[in-house]
Amino acid sequence: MEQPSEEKKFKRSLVTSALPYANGPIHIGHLAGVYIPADIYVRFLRMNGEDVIFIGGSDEHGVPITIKALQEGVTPQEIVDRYHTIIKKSFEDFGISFDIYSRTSNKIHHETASQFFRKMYDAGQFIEKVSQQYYDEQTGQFLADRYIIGTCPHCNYEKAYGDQCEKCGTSLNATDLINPVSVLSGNSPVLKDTRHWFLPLDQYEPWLKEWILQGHKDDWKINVYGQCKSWLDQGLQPRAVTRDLNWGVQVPVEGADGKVLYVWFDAPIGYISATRELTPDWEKYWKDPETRMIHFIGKDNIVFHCIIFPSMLKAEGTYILPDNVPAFEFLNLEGDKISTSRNWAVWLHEYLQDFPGKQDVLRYVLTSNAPETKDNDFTWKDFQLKNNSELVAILGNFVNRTMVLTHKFFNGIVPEKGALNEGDKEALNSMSGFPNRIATSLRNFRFRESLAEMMNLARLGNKYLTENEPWKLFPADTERTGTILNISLQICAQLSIVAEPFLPFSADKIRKMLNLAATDWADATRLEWLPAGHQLNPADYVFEKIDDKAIEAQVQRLMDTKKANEAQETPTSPMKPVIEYDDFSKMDIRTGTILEAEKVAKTKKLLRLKIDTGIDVRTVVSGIAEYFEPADIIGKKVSILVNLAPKNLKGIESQGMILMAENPDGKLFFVTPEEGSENGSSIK
Ligand code: B3M
Ligand code: ZN
Repeated sequence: MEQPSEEKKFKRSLVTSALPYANGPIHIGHLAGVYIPADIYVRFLRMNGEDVIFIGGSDEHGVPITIKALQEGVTPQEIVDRYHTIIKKSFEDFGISFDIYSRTSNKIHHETASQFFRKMYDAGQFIEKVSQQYYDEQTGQFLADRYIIGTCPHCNYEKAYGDQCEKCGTSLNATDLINPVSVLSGNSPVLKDTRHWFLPLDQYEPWLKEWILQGHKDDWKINVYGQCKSWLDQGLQPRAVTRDLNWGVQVPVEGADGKVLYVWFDAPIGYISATRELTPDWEKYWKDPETRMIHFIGKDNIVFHCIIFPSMLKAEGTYILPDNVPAFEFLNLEGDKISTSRNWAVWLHEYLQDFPGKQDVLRYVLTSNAPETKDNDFTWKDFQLKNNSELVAILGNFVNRTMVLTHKFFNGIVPEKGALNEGDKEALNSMSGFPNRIATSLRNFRFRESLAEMMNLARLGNKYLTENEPWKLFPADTERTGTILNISLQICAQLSIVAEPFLPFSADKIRKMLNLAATDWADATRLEWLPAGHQLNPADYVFEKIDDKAIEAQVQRLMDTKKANEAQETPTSPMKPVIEYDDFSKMDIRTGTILEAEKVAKTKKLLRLKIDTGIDVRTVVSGIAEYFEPADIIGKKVSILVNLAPKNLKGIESQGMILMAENPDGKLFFVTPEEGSENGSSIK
């Protein structure tokens, strides 16, 4: 990836970022691995006056959505409406500057995806095949993708999905799973015939090999190229692009009722639909070979964007292919994998509640720690450190000192530059090198490096100011003071330009203080931004320190989450086979009160209880003696199964059974009805 793509002379860029599933809010992992780098890149291109559009949207189809709806007992539509709104707002709040943020439940998307499929179908580009798929007999449903879980044959993870193991990342077929279980009923599914359409990826293999392995060996990232190569080396198989589900884009074929497009078939087409929604001139972005298409994604989406979607585009025949797919690795949180289900995440909307106005701090930390070439870790301590010792102590401090001194000595008017000494010339010379270095890193998707260079420019300014100590020269040497502040102000101005892609809110704030309108990258190599006599606005702080208390609160929250998760992870016994209501209704369970309790002689476990059941007073022998002192439980309200056949225990006839809750560790608790329920009330 050393070859700068600008040499290829494209006319325009189409930048897409993965469409997040609208089944939950957005966390720092999403931001770090996809949206921040994409946004930095796009802002940079725009500042260069290039024709670029930035496409985003919510992925609102597929099993991730329907499962979430099932868990919450609401419709899939309610789920996607709720999360699309939250996600869209988070992106706006963090300055992710999409030209459009759309959604795949839109009509235009259904039409676009449907037409795309139909064109391929009519051209005979699918294989129609009846195959066996898992089916849940109890609910009468086929079990697509995440509706089925089981043990991964590669890493033995017990909760692998029917399409992928999230532990080892392997892409699976449901029939690969060991001990498959239906998520709907907990039952083992059966195999049943069903008809589907398959994309014959094997037929695209020779072309893909040439396009990727030969064509993109040097300009795609090593991790992306490597994953593609390993897929291609293993050999590609036909892949089903339809599913038995009722949520998604209907398969536009006669007799395909109850079948929808596989979410990974329709979602990437969402990039096309969103562009159509954005502009009537959409075809120039998708069909002109002089457009350069870039997909920003996480590493788990590589196969879909580098192999499957390009094969679809190639098959359709009228579209361009991606020029680059700068996929990122994963971001961990405090040493653990980010997980929505375990709530191990920093959610963007929550971050903003705790750190209002500090979007740029998170943008900065996530970029400087971006999982560009390997998985990386976010820690709150590091967040604090980067804020306090880089943003505040270097960038903020330099801008603030320069502004305050200019106001103090020159009433906020840019002073004249006098004769330059060697140090001044060196500072100006070194300043002039930054914009091009940053640009080269950005064009090659090296975001960490480009951010570090931006901070080095602030370091240069800070060092220049500190070494020249203008505050000691005024008023004795006004001219020299003026020269130093003039140069410092030019560095501030350049900073406000080159920081814009990374820290848009702060860069804007600095430009406002400087009373500077320019935002063109082309200007960035100038050495004279602010002419002598230019009036500045009042000085203000750009960043503020974050104290230990704020950080401890975040760490504490994560520790609480960890504890709650550990408690949950103690194994509970698995669910018993499903029963009918009739089985349940045969049981007569009542509320009662323990009137007497005593140990049964010569036993360790048994207590003889006398219980008022509301119907009668009866004797029950219960195996709870190890957990309760008889004296402590007299008067206790309990639940009792009264129609259990009597049983003789150690010579005593036990007439029923009291219900107890048992913790995973074996500890027992009474199932006590709420205050106010009378003895003899039936429990249903
Ligand atoms: N929604 C998967 C994901 O969020 C999927 C991306 C679609 S991009 C076209 O990782
Ligand atoms: Zn696995």
